[in-house]
Amino acid sequence: MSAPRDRLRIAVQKSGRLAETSLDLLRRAGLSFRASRDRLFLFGDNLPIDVLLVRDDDIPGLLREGSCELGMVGRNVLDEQSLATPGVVFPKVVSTLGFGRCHLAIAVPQEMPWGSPADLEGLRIATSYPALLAAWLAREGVAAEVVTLNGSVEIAPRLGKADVICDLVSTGATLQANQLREVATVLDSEAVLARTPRALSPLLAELAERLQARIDGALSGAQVRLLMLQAPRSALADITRLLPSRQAPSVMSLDGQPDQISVQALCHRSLDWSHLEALRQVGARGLMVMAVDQVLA
Ligand code: PRT
Ligand code: ZN
Repeated sequence: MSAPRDRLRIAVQKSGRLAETSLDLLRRAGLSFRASRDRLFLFGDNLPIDVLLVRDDDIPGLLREGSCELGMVGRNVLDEQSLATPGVVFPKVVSTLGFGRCHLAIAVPQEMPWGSPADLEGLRIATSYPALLAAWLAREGVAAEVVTLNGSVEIAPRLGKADVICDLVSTGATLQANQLREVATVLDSEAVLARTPRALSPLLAELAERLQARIDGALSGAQVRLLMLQAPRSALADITRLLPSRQAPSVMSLDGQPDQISVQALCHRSLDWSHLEALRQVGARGLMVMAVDQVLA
């Protein structure tokens, strides 16, 4: 048996739609890396955390077998593999990451009439997600033939390989270019942070929790802004009512002016000019809004 590892491993996509944003998020979580010569590994410089660069389809398996502790992968890939191998304990989603958004959709030729999923009865549906599609068809009570393809699903109807398709859609441009129209959603997806189902050593568990908290902090930083202002103390109730914030603001008296206050509040990122104008109307002045990089709750 090999010695237990003392460095945490996180798997991310090597190249593709999730690759850049995944690494960027790890950098925002405070990690810095050095690339290995074979470009399969990034060695963590400042924490004992290394990055494994792999195909996205390999990430659920690596987590399951414990070759890495954390991974960033599309929910579509994770759910497909979990459904395809029932009875196996699968990685747990610990955070949703807000990028790689897309949905798995049924799309039919433009001219095909559509009323409900029952219209798929007896048809051939091409997809790279046979388990997700089969589960959806079963939920809808529809018997259809699932044709599994590894790529170029959108051209299957034109090639006569299938009648309709079930594929990932983000902008819809691919469907349009292939004279297909979307009629039903099978799954909404985005990139998620998943964790191995295996028990971790205290050291790796502590590192995993630390990295999860930092990733959550980097993500929530993007969701908030820091607002600072000054005002007469008498305006505090009006100001608090107007803030797009769920937390009570921090309030300090101005030096030598007990009837004047300085207010700091973490606000939702929807904070905009109209909020600032409304705050000024009730007496606030010197309003400043700042971006927030990191939040540790
Ligand atoms: O090489 P590797 O196996 O790692 O990569 P891959 O080719 O399998 O995956 P990649 O990089 O294409 O996608 C990785 C993940 O990105 C997917 O598993 C999804 O979670 C997510 N994602 C988000 C998408 C899309 N949006 C997307 N639009 N994955 C694929 N597409 C494809 C879709 O299949 C279709 O062909 O883009 C086309 C449709 O895009 P629109 O914009 O024309 O609608
Ligand atoms: Zn893939």
